[in-house]
Amino acid sequence: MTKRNQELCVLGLGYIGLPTASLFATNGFKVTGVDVNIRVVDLINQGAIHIEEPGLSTLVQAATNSGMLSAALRPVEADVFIIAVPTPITANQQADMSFVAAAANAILPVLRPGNLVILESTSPPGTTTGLLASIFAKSGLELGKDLYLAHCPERVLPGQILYELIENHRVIGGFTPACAEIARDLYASIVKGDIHVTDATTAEMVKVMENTYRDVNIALANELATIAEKVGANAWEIIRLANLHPRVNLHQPGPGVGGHCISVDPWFLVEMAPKESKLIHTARTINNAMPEFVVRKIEQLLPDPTRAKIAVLGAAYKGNVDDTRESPAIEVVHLLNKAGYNVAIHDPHVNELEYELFSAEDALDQADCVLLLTSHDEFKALDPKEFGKIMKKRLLVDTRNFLDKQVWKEANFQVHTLGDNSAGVLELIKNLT
Ligand code: SAJ
Repeated sequence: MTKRNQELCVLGLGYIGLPTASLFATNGFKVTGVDVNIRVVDLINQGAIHIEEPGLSTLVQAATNSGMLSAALRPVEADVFIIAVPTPITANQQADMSFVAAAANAILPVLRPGNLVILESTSPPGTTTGLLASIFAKSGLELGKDLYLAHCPERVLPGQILYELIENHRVIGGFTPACAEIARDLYASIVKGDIHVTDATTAEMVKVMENTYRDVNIALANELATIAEKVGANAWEIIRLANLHPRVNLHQPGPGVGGHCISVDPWFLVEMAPKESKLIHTARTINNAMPEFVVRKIEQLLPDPTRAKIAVLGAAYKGNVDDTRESPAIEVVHLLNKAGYNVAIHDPHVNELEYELFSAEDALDQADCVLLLTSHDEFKALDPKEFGKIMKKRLLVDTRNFLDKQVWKEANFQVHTLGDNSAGVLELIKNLT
């Protein structure tokens, strides 16, 4: 196959599919992006986008203006099909592969000999050789001979997707070695990082383990935060000093783990090998319990919910993104509402939410507490001296150790940072001496 002049059909125009489709389009491939959402298709055909990601708007505009990217509701004939649809979990933490299955079935009628199909969606190990191979068997094409199939997991970080799409190393797992080689040729035209070729199941497992590694490490940091609060220590200072060791890389505690990747993918392993995944399961449980821990802290500081208004800063699952999927901030808000608090959310990145969104002024007006849940850069610019004037109580709870404590203390705020109870110990020592 010659690399450029090929036609690509990318299924799923979300955080991964849209940047991938646009990058191929601006590198000389004729790309049709497919999405089931007509609003998304219309927007992209107008050169606009429905998600926030640095640089993406410019890239999509360049791709559509050149005529190399267009969007459609249904797959068209192409040389290569890339599946980049969500792989969420059900309420019982089982992998929901219905979007992948639907995408694979949708391309069946347009498949032709010589096609390459790539699964980019993070998937439980065995998906390529199991689910996908069984669907494509219906095409009558022989896999590895008339039809090439590979898994090339996306591994890019929301917030720096475009940079990482080009620079990161890629792992490509083939249904057969020939499938992997053909997929390698394709990605070599957009990727500067090294491309490592392996089998499909290994590639699936590599991706799931990367996110699981992070989840387990965040759980360790969260456990440290809760221990530090109990024994009267500062987890953040402990992490800073421990990480000076050449072989230690403690992660950051916080209100929990969100997003559609790290909070989801470890469950794939728990589902497949429940007895063997004890640590992974425990890590998920620890991280899922963090919103509750935050709410217990608020209850200690403001025991009467009926009189307390909480100004929540941030609904997105992490700083400087607009994505609220699985966001621990939403879970905190849900629990605070359930406990009877009056909650007002401010998030400069989020436009749509199940809860009402407020300006910073309206959220903080007459509030008893500022509760920071997401580390958006904009929050650093909030002036506590000014906002202190319109609040009922000057109380800050920072769950990410993000704001400048000194500035808030100078504005007469009582400051509590998740994982830091060192003041408690200092008080204790002062009282003893
Ligand atoms: N978080 C912490 N403490 C930390 C790091 C993260 O509490 O030390 C929280 C964040 O606030 C957020 C969640 O964890 O709620 C996940 O954030 P993240 O930035 O670690 O990761 P994602 O979900 O945005 O992207 C991850 C990345 N995976 C890895 O770094 C191994 C990315 O490379 C993947 O492509 C992406 O998942 C994906 O799509 O699978």
